[in-house]
Amino acid sequence: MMNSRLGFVLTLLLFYWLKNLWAYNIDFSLDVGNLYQIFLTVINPLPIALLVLGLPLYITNTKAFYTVEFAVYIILNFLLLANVIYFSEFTDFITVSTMLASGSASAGLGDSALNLLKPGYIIYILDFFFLIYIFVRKKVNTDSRPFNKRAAFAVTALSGLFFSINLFMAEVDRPQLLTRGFSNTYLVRAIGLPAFTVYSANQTYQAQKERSEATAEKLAEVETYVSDHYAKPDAKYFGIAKNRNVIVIHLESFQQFLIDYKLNADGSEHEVTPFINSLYHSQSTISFSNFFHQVKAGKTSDAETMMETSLFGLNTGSYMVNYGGDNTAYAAPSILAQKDNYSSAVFHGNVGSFWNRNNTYKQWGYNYFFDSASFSEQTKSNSFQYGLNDKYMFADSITYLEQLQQPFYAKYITVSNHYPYTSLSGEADEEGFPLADTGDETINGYFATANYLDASVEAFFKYLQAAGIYDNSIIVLYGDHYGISNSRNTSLASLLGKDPETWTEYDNAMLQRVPYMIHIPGYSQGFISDTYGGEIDSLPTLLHLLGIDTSQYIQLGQDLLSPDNDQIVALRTSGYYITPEYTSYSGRTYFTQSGEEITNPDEETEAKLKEIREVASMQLSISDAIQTGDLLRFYNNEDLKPMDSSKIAYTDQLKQLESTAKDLGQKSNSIFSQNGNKTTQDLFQAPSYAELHDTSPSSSSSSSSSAP
Ligand code: GP9
Ligand code: MN
Repeated sequence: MMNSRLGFVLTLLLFYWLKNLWAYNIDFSLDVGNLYQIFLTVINPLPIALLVLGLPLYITNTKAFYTVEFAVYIILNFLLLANVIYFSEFTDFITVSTMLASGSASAGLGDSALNLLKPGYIIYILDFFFLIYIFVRKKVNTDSRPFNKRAAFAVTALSGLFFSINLFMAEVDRPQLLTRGFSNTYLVRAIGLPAFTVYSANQTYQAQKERSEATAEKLAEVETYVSDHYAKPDAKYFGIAKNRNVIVIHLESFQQFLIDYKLNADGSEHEVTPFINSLYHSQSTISFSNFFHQVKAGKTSDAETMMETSLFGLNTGSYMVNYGGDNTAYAAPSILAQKDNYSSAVFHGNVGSFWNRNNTYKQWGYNYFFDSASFSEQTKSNSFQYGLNDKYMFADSITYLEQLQQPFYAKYITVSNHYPYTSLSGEADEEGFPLADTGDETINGYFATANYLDASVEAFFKYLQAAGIYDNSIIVLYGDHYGISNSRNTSLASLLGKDPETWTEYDNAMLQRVPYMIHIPGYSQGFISDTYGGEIDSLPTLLHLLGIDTSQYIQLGQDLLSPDNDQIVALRTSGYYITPEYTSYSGRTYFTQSGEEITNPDEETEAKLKEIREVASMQLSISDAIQTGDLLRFYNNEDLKPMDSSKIAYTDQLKQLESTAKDLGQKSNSIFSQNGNKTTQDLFQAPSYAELHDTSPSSSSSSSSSAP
């Protein structure tokens, strides 16, 4: 077979395919969930490989054909092996932007990439020995007959067809896969390594193009906008939490309607989130009742971007995925490190590459990022597709949290309350909270997982108190975005005491509220503010409470506690906004207070609406200009420097923490050091719902059932 040109091409394709399958199963972890995805991984290395290996078939000259064919094969294999090595270190695939930024990538790889080689990798070059052998020993003949051009074209066309089928199947498995691009793992799982590399080359090309067209003058325009838009802090709140630890708890998919909600089920009422409710009403909490999420396709990543950089997510795709790893940024961790010497860390039970967090967090100045690799091994009973369940994540985080030098800025991204709201199905003792009884299973499970999240947060608070962290900290809690999508809201309506028949876009808009609370232990003048705002406003609000002047920073939100706040909430879809007076959503306009639709506005109303629309769309387009042009690279501030992300590596993190403490000696003020170099791990206790409510007969006797 190898004596013909086509046979040779197909043999190389076969070798390459087998090695891909090997890599998928042995060296990568693709998180394959079902048979359909397995099938996708089996076929996806083929189309692009056939395409590129088939291209030399157009070449007439024998020597040229074999040389080019080999070259293509070497490149394909080099890419595969490089990804295998990279994956073993970073649990991620190599994007083209990483290749281009080889300096920082190799810095991340440590002194020598050679150390990363493992004997098992020999499998990836075995075929080369074989090929060299058969050609040198003339076991096969080179085929001097040029391949028929039409037949060559047929090969190209066939690979194109295969690729289209692959893409279509991938899209069925994960709608909007390419536009959202949420995880490199998902992409490779769906379209294979070669296609992923082409995809990422295109992303990088687009980003670079816009970046190279942007100039420093553009930033000057932005600066004018920002200073006109600046809302100065209210002296009453400025600095009331100065120098305290900041603990941010990202409440996954948590909507405002859950606050104080009681689910009617099994013949009685069940308060869904009693602990978070108590925080909401606490005298030590500044809470907001009209705080809206402003995310689009980047969902969680959009929320994180807004909360920590006070810039929006993108109109299409995710900022963190497309720009997060490259753009100059001035995010909360970096500002706090420079102004008040904070250390910083993120805790999250999913793999670090999801939403490109592993790269973005470096640009944001996070010293540490503890992802699933830092925590207990995931099993069927303690995790689900988005990672380790929250109680385990909180429990496992303590080993690292207690090592952070204070003051610290620590962010916890919870995950159990994520669609499809079945994360607890493996955990029998958590099934105590009843399911709702609507025709929609997603809605039915939402309350039980929210209850679990509530209990996880409560357990964590109890730990903070027991470990002596609480009094010197402030805790910020926010819901990242809706948990129940608009298409399901009519099924939710009856649980909210509404009639699904009369459900409107106004009702959808109002459900985009999420909690935002700043809990300040010891503070006794807490209240619930009804100021209208959104995620974009969080960073300046927080920084002012911490006593940091933001007047010179490029932040697009406004302090929610400032009397100068405009209260115009721009949603990411153009033309969508919410103010205390008007709501514009899905092409319709309403009075926010009454919900009455405005179909024929008079001239005066028309003018007001137009003005609001302009303010909202200006805020979005300024954000787009900053992000797509990477304008913050031109920003100049004596007191605030861009991050040098090459100094940050998320490897051997416990060692890094311990050696910092050692260097500081007596001066180390981590919880661990303050506790006489003893761990506080055992102070974390997370009883299950069943144990708390004594709903299972074994609950009081078995302490082993408590998670974790
Ligand atoms: C995954 C998690 C989910 O790591 O943050 O993101 P989402 O699907 O909500 O955008
Ligand atoms: Mn989310």
